[in-house]
Amino acid sequence: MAHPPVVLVTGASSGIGRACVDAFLAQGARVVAAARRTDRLDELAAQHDGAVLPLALDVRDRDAVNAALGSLPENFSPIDVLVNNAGLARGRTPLHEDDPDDWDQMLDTNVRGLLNVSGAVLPGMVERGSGHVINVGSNAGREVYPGGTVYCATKAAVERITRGMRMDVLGSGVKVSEVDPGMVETEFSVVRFHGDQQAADAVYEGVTPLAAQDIANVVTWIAGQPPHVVIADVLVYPLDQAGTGKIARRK
Ligand code: NDP
Ligand code: 8X3
Repeated sequence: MAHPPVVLVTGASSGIGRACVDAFLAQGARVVAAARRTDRLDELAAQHDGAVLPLALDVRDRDAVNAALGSLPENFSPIDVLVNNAGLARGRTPLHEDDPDDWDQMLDTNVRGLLNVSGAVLPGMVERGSGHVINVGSNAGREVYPGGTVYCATKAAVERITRGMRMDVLGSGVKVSEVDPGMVETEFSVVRFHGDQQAADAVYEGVTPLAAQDIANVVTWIAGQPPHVVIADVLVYPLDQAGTGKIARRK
């Protein structure tokens, strides 16, 4: 890998993505920080004196993804590590009560968006014979829970894509990994509940959830393995969780 490595993090404006940016920067990487909320990315870049390239990116827009990632400045390319983190849940109702627009947003972001970004970055990695794609899945991709039907389906798709991608690039020198977080306190639940802070807070009431930094630690650990080692996937729970519906409430 080039030194310092260039890392692209999608969904870098918040939560796990933002924590990944901080963790890679702490290791001396240069980071392309991509998301839609550019005000946050600009602030981040201003704090890091040339080490962060803020990139306005909606991962759902394939043409925009190809244009932005096809014209990165020299000091932020080629991309050595791609963290496919941008994603979201929308709604927690049964399928027959869901707003179909929520399905579209989850499928378009979590599945098509991940494919769009991978499709823009992977060919170069394969050509160079090096690179690492780290997909952020979820425990929700390994199980399903009421009110999470479509979100869980998108994360199950991420798991299938990770496995298939690893097979597709086998022999090229490119690594493909996945981290599946359990409950992490970020803006995830506020987004899921369409801005209802009270509903979001209730998700974490009486438990100690993971912090975004906990997942970033795992991501940098995955990225830091020796050249011949691939961490295929990692499931990370907080101590208070043992499955999607298995939460210990201490209060
Ligand atoms: P946050 O809501 O805090 O962060 C989500 C990030 O995704 C934001 O930076 C947001 O940026 C970005 N994003 C959303 N839609 C798009 C889009 N169309 N294009 C580009 N970026 C987008 O949640 P988390 O940090 O928790 O979520 C990160 C990932 O972790 C997601 O894939 C989520 O599914 C996964 N995950 C989260 C868990 C949790 O409990 N929190 C558990 C398991 C997995 P912006 O709005 O600025 O575009
Ligand atoms: C987020 C975790 O259990 O809320 O992926 O779906 S969960």
